[in-house]
Amino acid sequence: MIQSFVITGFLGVGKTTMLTNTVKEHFSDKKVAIIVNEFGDIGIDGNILSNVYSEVLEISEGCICCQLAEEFESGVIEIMNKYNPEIIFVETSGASEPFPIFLSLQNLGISVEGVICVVDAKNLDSYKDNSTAKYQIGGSNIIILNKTDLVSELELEHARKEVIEIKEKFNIKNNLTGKMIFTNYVVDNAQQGVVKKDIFNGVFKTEEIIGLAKDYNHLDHTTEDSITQKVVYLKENINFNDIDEVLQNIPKSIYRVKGIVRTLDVPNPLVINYSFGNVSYDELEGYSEKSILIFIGESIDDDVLLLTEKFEFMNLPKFRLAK
Ligand SMILES: Nc1nc2c(ncn2[C@@H]2O[C@H](COP(=O)(O)OP(=O)(O)O)[C@@H](O)[C@H]2O)c(=O)[nH]1
Ligand SMILES: [Mg+2]
Repeated sequence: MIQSFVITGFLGVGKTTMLTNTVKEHFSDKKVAIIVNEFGDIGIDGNILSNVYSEVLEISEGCICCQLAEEFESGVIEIMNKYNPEIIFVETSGASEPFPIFLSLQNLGISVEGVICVVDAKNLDSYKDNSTAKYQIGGSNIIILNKTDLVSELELEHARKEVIEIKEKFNIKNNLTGKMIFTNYVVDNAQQGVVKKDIFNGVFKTEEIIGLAKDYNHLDHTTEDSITQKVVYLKENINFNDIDEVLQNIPKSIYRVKGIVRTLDVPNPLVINYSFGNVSYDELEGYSEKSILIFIGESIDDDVLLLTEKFEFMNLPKFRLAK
């Protein structure tokens, strides 16, 4: 039976980092397929991952937990036929809940060995009130406090307590019986997403699930918390400092910025990865499309508009997709 793990967690907490590093560390001897659902226009993570491993299926433009179950399932079948993986990792979008994906995998006869929620130990306080974030913790059985390099022991202990509190309160239940779905869960720490191998050893059987689909009241979280994304195009002829200045001026409503940008003074295009005030730049060869930035956050339309007014080299697209 094919095994799988679902990786959930809020925007920018380190899910892709964990996938990349953990797969490299612990699963290099297996045939691994990686499925990434990015809440963004372009699959930046997919580009990076596909250089490193096996098969990456990208599902973008929407969130697999809301609209894309069918697309997700046919994608998984395709990947199984084509690649015959032993293990499948599914990184869900930071704005989605893990449970529907869990059910889809089970429907396909794939054994879900664990639902892993990556938590940003440094920034938990700034996103923990978001309802999707709570359901992500409640709907998982392996919780990893990541970015431990950015916190003191005291802060880590604090984050751990908060996570356990949320878990107890939002632990996903069977509506009919009132019983917890995950009777057992673990909380562990990680840096750069490197998790102990034991965590993956399939001790956490999560097979009590089938039949729950019917009672699951799916929360329309994208409306409730209005996590949205806005794409901005950049003019040519900008310098690295221009981009850096934009990223120094990101308002609090924006949690996450991703993008690929070409500048005059860096030879290769830059992949930009910003979360909660931290930014990383990686050079990427062979990208010749437009320079773009994707802003993700809560109710960000006005803030993004202000940014484009302040920085005249950023343009909002003149069209919108019909809903
Ligand atoms: N300092 C620090 N940064 C991290 C760690 N894990 C991930 N990051 C950074 O956090 C940002 C978001 O990571 P990513 O894996 O893309 O998050 P995702 O949106 O959950 O997939 C990236 O810039 C990572 O380099 C960590 O343990 N420590
Ligand atoms: Mg990611």
